[in-house]
Amino acid sequence: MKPEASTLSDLAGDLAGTYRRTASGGDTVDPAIAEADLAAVERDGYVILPDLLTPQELDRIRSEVSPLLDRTGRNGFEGHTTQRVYSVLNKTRSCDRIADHPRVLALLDRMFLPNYLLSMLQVINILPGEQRQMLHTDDGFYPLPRPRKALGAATIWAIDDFTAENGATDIIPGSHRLGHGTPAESERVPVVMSAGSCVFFPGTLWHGGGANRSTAPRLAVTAQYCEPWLRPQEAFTLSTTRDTVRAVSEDIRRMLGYSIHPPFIGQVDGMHPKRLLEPGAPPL
Ligand SMILES: O=C(O)CCC(=O)C(=O)O
Repeated sequence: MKPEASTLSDLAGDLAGTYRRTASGGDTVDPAIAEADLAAVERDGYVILPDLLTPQELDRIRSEVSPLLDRTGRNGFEGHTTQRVYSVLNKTRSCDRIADHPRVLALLDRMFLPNYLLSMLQVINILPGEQRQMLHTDDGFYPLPRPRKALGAATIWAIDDFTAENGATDIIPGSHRLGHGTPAESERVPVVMSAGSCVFFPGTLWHGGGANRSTAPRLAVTAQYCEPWLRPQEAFTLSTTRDTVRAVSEDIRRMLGYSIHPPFIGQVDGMHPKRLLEPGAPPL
């Protein structure tokens, strides 16, 4: 007979029951490539992953996202001359590859505990005339002092070419290691990259959207991720319809919260959340 658990670690996996860990798309990436990406992130605070999306994927994103760009930001952070789309997974399938790109998952698999979560998926369209965004970090809202390990990570994907004129994201290289204080504005470096590329950085890196001094919009999609024991920015388990959850990949489903951080975090009525997808489960 199995002995009674005497620590929480002994319980790890119990609630996962029939739905234990699912394979990550990151496993398909050559480990040498993933290790080189990780070394760059640790050294510089970011890595540019070039040309990961095909022209067809970019065209589909542009055509499906454009009709959703119907409002500008409500404050200086969102940007009064910037359009944003939230709850993207409920509105289009065209950005799924951005959320679950294997090259990104291979990095996340190495940086965070299993069953890390999607924290945000958002379209950001910086219009001509927008000023540069305030410098910030993407895990700065978790009240734990720095310097420390990142609690999450972000990707920003260029759907249009990113240039120094059109609002390419500005980063502060090396700023993931900083303790107190905000870096100087003069340290901003624009991430110039071709459409279909992304910049990956830990939640500790200082960055901000660039000023758009060009005559055309700059379209981007950002996906952010966090440790499985943290509260994601977007409450995906509340906002994502059951139909959407069924339509996405297993990687995305797991990152939406259809997974358990052992032994208990993420449970529904004492059970694994994937039970909600079984025949006969109550509708959302
Ligand atoms: O759009 C960008 O380039 C960066 C935006 C950003 O960092 C944010 O809104 O959190």
